[in-house]
Amino acid sequence: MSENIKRIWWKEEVIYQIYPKSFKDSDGDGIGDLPGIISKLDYLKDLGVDIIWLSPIYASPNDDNGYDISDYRAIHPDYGTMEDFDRLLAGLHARGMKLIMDLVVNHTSDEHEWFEESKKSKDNPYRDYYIWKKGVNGGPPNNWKSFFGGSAWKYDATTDEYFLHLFTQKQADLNWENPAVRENICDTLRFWLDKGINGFRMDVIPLISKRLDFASTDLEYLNDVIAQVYSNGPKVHEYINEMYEKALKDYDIMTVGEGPGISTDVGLKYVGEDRRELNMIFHLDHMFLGHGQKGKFDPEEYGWADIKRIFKDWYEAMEDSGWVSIFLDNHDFPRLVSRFGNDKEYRVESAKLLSLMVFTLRGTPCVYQGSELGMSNVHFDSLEDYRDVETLNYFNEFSKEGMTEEDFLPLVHEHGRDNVRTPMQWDSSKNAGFTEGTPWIAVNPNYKEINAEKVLADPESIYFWYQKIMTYRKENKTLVYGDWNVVEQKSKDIYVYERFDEDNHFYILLNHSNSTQKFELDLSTHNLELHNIDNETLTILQPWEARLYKRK
Ligand code: TEU
Repeated sequence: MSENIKRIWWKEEVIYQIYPKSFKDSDGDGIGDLPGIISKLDYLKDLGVDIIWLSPIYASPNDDNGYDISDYRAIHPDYGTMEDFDRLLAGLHARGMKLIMDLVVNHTSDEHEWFEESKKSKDNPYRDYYIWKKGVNGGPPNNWKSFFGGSAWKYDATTDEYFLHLFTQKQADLNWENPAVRENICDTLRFWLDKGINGFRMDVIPLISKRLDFASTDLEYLNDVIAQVYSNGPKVHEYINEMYEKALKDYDIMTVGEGPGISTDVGLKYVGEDRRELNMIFHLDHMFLGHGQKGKFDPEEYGWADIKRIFKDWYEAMEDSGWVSIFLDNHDFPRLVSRFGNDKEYRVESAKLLSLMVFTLRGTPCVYQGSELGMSNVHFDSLEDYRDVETLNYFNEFSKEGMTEEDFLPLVHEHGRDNVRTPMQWDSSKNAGFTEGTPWIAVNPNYKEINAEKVLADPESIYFWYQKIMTYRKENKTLVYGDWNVVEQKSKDIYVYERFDEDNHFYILLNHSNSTQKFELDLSTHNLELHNIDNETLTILQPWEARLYKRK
């Protein structure tokens, strides 16, 4: 019951993810930077978000836009200097806001000095910082595939061995079996925590413990390989607990683990209050929906029944001891209004409906930059306009099997990560006010219709809806800690649930379809408090109509 749940700031506050490369450019090089973010702190404060999750800003060759780190303690010059970082952190703290950094420690860049040393020779002191294996029958050590297509092993002639890279060939997996690796990572945690940051988002943390037999797998679906071969390895909890005991526990911070492969049956092992590991999880079950045998560009059908099942399963799995973040997009997935809503006839209504869901399910809400504007997917006409290494790697793989660019582009339009990496749309000026220069990736052509300047001038905009429901959630802690229960309905196109504790009771009604839907619910004891469409009838929901009622 909700009265057993421990009350703490990182359950009540709202996370806002900034993808720094695309947020705001201050010096005209076409790349977002820290001074650019600093110039928008009042915008973020006014929106009402609390905790900024900053995607990586460390030194990196940017093979995977910073998720390939070459120096954990240096700021990439494209983003600015350590002094700029200190100004950003001070600016957030001065506004009562917080900053969590993106910790990417499953792998480093192959340009990290550790790897530069490791590849020199088999007896180099850094050799065992990474995972090197001899080939088999003239090929890789096993049949493991990268998340981004192709083999997960790269041959290095210098020492006639292969190294493991579960992501790109320039992202070499660290060997967490090595105590020196773990000690270096704990020192890195302390370096940033001593600067005053408020926590970490831990990139692919379930992957850090490898199954040491490195056996080939006969699993066919990438999602199954991620969950059963790459994730939740034999020492993953030992390693996360070591980070907790040697660094994290000494600070009043929050940690959120990005959890590819974390299923409901193991979730509590990562975030149970007695586990001394992480505070919460970004589970990816709903985000990996539709990823077919070869991953996201090999799509399969799914629907709202799957989404609702997953949210119910995770609510039950967390009980009163665990915690999750609730999100519907981030820098790896399409824009939420395009994927789960209707970004054509009902873009505003569906964006508001989806955000009400994010803010009223039980968990810490996480908003991705631009969702508050209703930014939608982009449809570039040529692969030359795309930048994401995952997209380009998969096209390279699929084109070997005969797929053409013409066949692949629609898959990118629907599933590609660049959908959420086009520049933040600030206004209707050139490049949407993102840069005075040439942006590293083109702006979505719809920026004249969808931008911050426009929504700030419209009291009925998505921005002010976000502002309103964030305030409402903070004023009604039952929406944070209260129990949750689905209220079954005949129509499968509506999602009705309640949130309640000994003090309050709420109904949330969501019509996630393009047609009107009847519902059965006695609302005589409740007041309508929030609604995205003005025409309340007590039996019908309009397309993409969302309502929240509170008991009188
Ligand atoms: O993402 C891990 C992950 O699961 C991604 O591979 C993502 O879900 C994928 O695009 C789904 O097909 C983390 C980061 O969020 C991502 O940006 C990095 O590319 C990746 O790890 C490697 O660091």
